[in-house]
Amino acid sequence: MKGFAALQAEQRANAFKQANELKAYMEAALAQRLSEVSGASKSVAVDVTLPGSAVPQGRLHPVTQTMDAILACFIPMGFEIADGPELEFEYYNFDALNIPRDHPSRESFDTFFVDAPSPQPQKGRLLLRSHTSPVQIRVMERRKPPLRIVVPGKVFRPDPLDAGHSFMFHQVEGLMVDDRTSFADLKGVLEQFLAALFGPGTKTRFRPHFFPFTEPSAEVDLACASCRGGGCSTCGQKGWVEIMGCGMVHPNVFKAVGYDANKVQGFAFGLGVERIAMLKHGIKDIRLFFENDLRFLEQF
Ligand code: 2NM
Repeated sequence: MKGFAALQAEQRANAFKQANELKAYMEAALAQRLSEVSGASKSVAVDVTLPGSAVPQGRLHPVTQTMDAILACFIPMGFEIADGPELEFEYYNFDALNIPRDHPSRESFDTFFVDAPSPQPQKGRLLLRSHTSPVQIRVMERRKPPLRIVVPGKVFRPDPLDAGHSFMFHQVEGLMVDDRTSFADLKGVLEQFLAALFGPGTKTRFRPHFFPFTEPSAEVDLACASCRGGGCSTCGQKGWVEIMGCGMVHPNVFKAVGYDANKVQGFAFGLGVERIAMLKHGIKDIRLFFENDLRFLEQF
């Protein structure tokens, strides 16, 4: 209103009149609203027809969901769940698994060694386990057959990062030992598992392979679901995708845990959980699992 002084007399009177009317209107409106919200008037109700605000709901990580689905297949077949340390001794990760100190096969399991003195030097250096098999060794050391266990957990390998490799990923391994256990038992259990996980009518093939801790050994392939065997980018034009490794436990492994290799037989298997989740959901890059981007996670 200070600026009104510059106006001509007639305009000035009009401006003051309008400004005062506006001021009175605003003061009255403010006074009414204040009396309403101060509780003087109880007539202001909550509008129950307004939409509520959504409460965001969490969920399990896709790797956890896949891990749970895998483990659930083995429970009805009598397997128990076992776990053990991620920080391991060289002995459990390698020696007891028939991978001797100076053997070239050890190089296929690149390893993170831990830069700290070993608290039990007779068990070798400390390392981050490169597979969950050391847990199977620890269980066999403590318990006698018959034994049926599945072992889920994190494993660590210093691989260069790309769409298919991460320095940490998850495995599920399994072990069955009894007085008579055959490769047919192994095949039956794994075929039942894969049919439960990927649906009935899932086509598999067992292809000869080498692992130091099993003999004979095999890799298991799944008929490629993307192309139904015709060849595509998921299976590298082969029509099959590698899904897990397995074999009959090597006598040297039984000897290491104090079992009589002439009296017991067993099979073992192992798989990568991220790899299975990628195949199941058509995910092309393993790094998506570890970025915690909600736009990815909310899809599962
Ligand atoms: C695999 C493939 C084949 C395996 C062997 C053992 C043990 F301790 F019994 F010797 N545990 N797991 C095994 C065998 C793991 O993963 C690809």
